[in-house]
Amino acid sequence: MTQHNPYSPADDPTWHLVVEGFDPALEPTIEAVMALVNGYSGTRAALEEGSEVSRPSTFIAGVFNLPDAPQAAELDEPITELVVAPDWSRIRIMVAGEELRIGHVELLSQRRVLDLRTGILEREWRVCDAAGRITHLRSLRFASLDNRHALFQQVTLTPENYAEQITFEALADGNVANQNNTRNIEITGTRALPDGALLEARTRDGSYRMAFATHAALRTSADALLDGEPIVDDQQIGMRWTWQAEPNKTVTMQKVVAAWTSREVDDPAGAAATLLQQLALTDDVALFRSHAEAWAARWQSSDVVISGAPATQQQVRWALYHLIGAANPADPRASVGARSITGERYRGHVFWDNETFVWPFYLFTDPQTARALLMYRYHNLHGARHKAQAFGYRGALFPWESADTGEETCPTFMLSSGERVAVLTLTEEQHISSDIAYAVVQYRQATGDEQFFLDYGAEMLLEIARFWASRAMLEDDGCYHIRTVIGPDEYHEHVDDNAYTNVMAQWTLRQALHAATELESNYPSRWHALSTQLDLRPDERENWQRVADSLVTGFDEQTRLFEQFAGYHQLKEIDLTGHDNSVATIDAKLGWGGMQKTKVLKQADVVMLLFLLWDSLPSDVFAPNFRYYEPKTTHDSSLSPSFHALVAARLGDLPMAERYLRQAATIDLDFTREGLAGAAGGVHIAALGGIWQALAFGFLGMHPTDDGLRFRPHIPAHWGALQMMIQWRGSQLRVTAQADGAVEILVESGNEVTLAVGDAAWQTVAPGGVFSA
Ligand code: IFM
Repeated sequence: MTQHNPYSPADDPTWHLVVEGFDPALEPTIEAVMALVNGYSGTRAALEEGSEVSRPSTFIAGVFNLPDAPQAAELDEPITELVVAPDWSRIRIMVAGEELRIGHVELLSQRRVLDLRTGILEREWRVCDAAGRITHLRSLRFASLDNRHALFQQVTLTPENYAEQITFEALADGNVANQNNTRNIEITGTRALPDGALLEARTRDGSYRMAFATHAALRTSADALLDGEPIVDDQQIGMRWTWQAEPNKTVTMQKVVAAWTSREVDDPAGAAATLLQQLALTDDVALFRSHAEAWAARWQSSDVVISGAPATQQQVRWALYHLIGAANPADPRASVGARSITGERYRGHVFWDNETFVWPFYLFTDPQTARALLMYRYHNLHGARHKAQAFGYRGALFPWESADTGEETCPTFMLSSGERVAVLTLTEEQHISSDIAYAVVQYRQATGDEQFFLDYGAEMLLEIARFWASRAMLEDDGCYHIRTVIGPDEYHEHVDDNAYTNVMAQWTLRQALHAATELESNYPSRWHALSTQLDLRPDERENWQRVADSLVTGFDEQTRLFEQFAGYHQLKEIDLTGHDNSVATIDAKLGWGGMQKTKVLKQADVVMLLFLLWDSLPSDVFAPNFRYYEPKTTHDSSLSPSFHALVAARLGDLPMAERYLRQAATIDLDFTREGLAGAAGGVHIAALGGIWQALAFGFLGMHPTDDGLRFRPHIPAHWGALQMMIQWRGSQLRVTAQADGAVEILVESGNEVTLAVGDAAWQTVAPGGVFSA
């Protein structure tokens, strides 16, 4: 490595997230929103030198540990959790024996900038010690998107007004724990390497091994290398330099880190040492360039431009930064947890948040990632079969919470005032299986990847349909019912015939029947193999048809309303005026039991259904249902506002759509919001995926269909235009919709594409061609 300054930030503020100063209360949130993410690792933006409130956590996607005892007071049993890995960017600086750490020294100024365009976190700060010595520091960190196992850090130090001895340590620190103080890893060895040092660890349950190799150098501004001594301690590795500093003489430390785990290779230590050797020889400019180019390529196919609304533009780019960084197209065995790889809330577990909220972003901007995430579910089909069987059903019931093994990881009980309270989402929130089936069908439609469907998708779809057919019960009224569930609105438990659950189950059964017929006639040998493997006989398909045809949906032909679940209309109305979920969620006011007696909703439920099945529902159901359920919804879940923005936009209610979009965008970015709204436990990645969907499917009005892509845009006048990059069946589209309704679509590359706007007829457009309407 040689010393250069490879990095120059973008001028445009819509590509930045900037935080000035230091407020200990906000630090946990800032660490999450400014986290460095590359789909493989997530590093919270904690101060490198640490502070009383800093939690310098790095997570590696898919690396979980099951502690041997309950790791939190509210837990009745230990629960698998995403592991905090070694802190690769730790520094320790002593000036005349005084540690440069907030608390020991006074912070004069601080500015942190996350460059969304290049995924680089820059920090500049000045500190003053008790003797009046002022030190000016700058740091820069990134987790390479080009080589996801490579991490980079640079720290520049300038003594402003003193000559003293300085000691600088650049470390990878294995002495880490999760927030609940559980040490989920143990260090199994440290040793010197020709170019640096190596730290090896394993998760305490023995499931994974990991290795971090570091190489660091310190140079003067004249590019002279300072001699340092390697640090190879029990828990830490790194380098230490001590020198006599002079006023205004700047030194720069550069560190590269290679991280591998046994999830990817049998010998993570060997892989880390080999990569470190390459990194140590790589010019930092080249390292930066390949990283920046990888980000540029992702932005090229995912950027959204709202030029007339800079604040929204910046919030959207921040959301896209986190979406791009949440998943790894090369990893088919990890998925996106509820807080991505930026925090510990929900212990890194994967919910329906992924398929229904986050995943469509990848489907339409980076289908390889979408495929990898579906493969995660395919590889975990055994866990879904196991859960169905354990509950007395057939087929595949995917876990409500999933981690690395595919088995259910939702706690069975929680402890509340010493009492064991069953966690009903585990047993009752079953719509997740249909949500995964929906993604399988969407993937096939949007990519035309028939091979995936034949090899994996069809099997998932059939197994999910089989589950629903065994789950629904024929009753005396001659109808099938699905009793005792929780729908997306988790404020009502043990409900019967939740419209979302039933209609999505019905949809899944019909899709599976369609797929079976198609496979049978178009791919007979695959059908033979699959139906034999699954022991799927014709009478079972006939039963699926009966269940689909006679499953109650809660739809009232007269009012055009879906009743959210049986008996919902009889519940008590509640006026939500003044409800502010950043202060408290509504259950705090009504009590859990009280809430069940009211119509109050936690999050979009029927409203989600409207969106998902928009093109197969009658057009006169959207407005009545939205107007009925929207005023009853608290949005106490972060998943809710973006889909209200989406549906409001589709209905042409732009003031409401914008209001909900703003609400979704500030869940994490309004740092003063506490509690549920705060991002301290990690960014609300589902809300961020929802923002992209609100823009694509709501404002831009994109309707993916088997025939092609149709757009029905509704663009706020002050936005001027909305431009989005969309991938569709191997083609890259640049879609621009104006506030006056005009649409222009450039087919940048790929194949011929079938497009339409409004109710107009389909048109085909060749690559390089422009479609205007
Ligand atoms: O999956 C969600 C659920 O819909 C609402 N509670 C939080 C979960 C994780 O984000």
